[in-house]
Amino acid sequence: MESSRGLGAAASGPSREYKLVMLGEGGVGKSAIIMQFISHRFPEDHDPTIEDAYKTQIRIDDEPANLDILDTAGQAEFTAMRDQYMRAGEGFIISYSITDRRSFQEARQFKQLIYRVRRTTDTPVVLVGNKSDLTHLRQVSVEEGRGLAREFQCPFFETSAAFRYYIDEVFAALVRQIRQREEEAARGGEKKSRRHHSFWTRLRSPFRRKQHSEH
Ligand SMILES: Nc1nc2c(ncn2[C@@H]2O[C@H](COP(=O)(O)OP(=O)(O)OP(=O)(O)O)[C@@H](O)[C@H]2O)c(=O)[nH]1
Ligand SMILES: [Mg+2]
Repeated sequence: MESSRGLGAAASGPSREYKLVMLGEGGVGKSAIIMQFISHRFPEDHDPTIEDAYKTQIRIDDEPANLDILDTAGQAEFTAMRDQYMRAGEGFIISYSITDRRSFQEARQFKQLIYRVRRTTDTPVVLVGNKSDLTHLRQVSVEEGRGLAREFQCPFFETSAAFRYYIDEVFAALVRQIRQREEEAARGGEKKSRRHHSFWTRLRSPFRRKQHSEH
């Protein structure tokens, strides 16, 4: 029998599903990060995403976690679904490229968008500065990244999808954030909102379109 630590396990059985959303400007490496995480492969080419969904099962802190990861479009013309997945997601990775200052500025916009849609500052987020291998092209310092994460009050990692640096850490940190909040809510005796779940049900299809679990 799996540990039933935390509300998540108690509420949804041992294989709790976590709905994660990958956000960030076009070309920062969102798809590459997910592909490295799930299949240990690095796509050399930039194939702009419209919307893709991936599933994988991992263990984090000795508890199983089924991850539903939504890979979103960085490009503005593909953003019609944005409000819906902003509401429905449980945890968000906000990514930028350390080689692209504009993508770093956009990270703040994504945080504000999450706030505008969800009306709470207490949404699980991890900030990611990707392409850390491209040191000669760096435009955003580690300190600036850390500073923004302090502002967001969230974990921060500089990753390289190319070299698979800190990729697992990002997803583990995000799931921990979600679990932490659930444990706090359970301790506080707060009732879980049903609204997000029913909304999610209507939205399930984009997450089901592509299913991978090729560990
Ligand atoms: N050197 C290096 N290149 C990377 C890294 N991550 C991604 N890239 C490259 O950057 C380009 C864009 O990567 P994608 O993963 O397609 O970017 P994306 O954020 O998904 O882009 P959209 O889907 O258009 O929003 C590709 O050519 C990748 O090979 C990295 O960590 N290091
Ligand atoms: Mg992509």
